[in-house]
Amino acid sequence: MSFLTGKNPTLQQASQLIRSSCYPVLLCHVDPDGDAIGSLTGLGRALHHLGRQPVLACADPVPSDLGFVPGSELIVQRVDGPCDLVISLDCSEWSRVGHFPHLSPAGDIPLINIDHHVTNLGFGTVNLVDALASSTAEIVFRLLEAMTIPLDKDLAMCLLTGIVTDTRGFRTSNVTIETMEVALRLMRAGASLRVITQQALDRRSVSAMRLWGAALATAQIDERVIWAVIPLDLSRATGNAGLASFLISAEGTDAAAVFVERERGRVEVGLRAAPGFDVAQVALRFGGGGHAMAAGCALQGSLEEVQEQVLAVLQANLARQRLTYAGRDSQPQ
Ligand SMILES: [Mn+2]
Repeated sequence: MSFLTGKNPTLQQASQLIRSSCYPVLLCHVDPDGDAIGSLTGLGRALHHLGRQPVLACADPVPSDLGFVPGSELIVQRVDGPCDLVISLDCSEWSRVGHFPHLSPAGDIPLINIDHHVTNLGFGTVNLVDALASSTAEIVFRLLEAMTIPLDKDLAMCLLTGIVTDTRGFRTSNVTIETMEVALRLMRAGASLRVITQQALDRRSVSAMRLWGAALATAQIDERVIWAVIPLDLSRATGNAGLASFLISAEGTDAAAVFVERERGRVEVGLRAAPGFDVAQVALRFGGGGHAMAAGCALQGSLEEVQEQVLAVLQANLARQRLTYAGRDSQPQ
């Protein structure tokens, strides 16, 4: 059960900061996903209901498959105007917002950090962080509930997009009865589960499919870890959303990794774990972060070097996790 219920003092502090602000700026992370865009637009719409004109910003453009989210067309990539409150959404650390140095928590402007990553660094003036929540959108829902801001159809659509995409359609292990109750209330307010599922989960570009095909041909399995690589010439062409989540569906695997080569010797690593295993600690070790079952990091080096380095740590870490579980009553499942 989420701790964000009833008269939680952190919710009250966040609510007071919001009510006393005149020029709120809302930020989500670079390379935004459905939870980032849904939380950003949902909270933005709620602040409109309070009579504010919040600025919604993201360092990267909204991906085309999230263009259906109401209010996503209002998201800007630069912030120039006045600001007396910053709210970061779905960011485990400040650097995840990308490039907004003048809004940094090191400055004078108060910051509300709303997030559900277990690796969140608590960089805000107020930290509304619940690692048990299914999504940042679910935490935004709790906040709006505490502030008694009414839902409308568009607001409900934004928040349900965050929940549905981050749980891949209510399939992750952090989906609780409370999550389903929130989803139910959002649907009652008019959100269409059908539209969200179809637009954000069940459609992908043909170029992404071709990339998957090429990447899947590189897949290897060793010691219950499956991994695939995407070299620079392919990664330039299209995003790879969802590939790591697909790989972890392979039988006989406890973890999956996708190595994506980027410009200037940078390699991004997407990690997924089977239920009962945790890849966040491995991501954290390499300066990244995330959730137990879905995490990521980025390293400098060649594809081969990074693969070798990360796979060695991942396999050793998983071996330790299996030993720990063997000492408990139940095995991971
Ligand atoms: Mn999220």
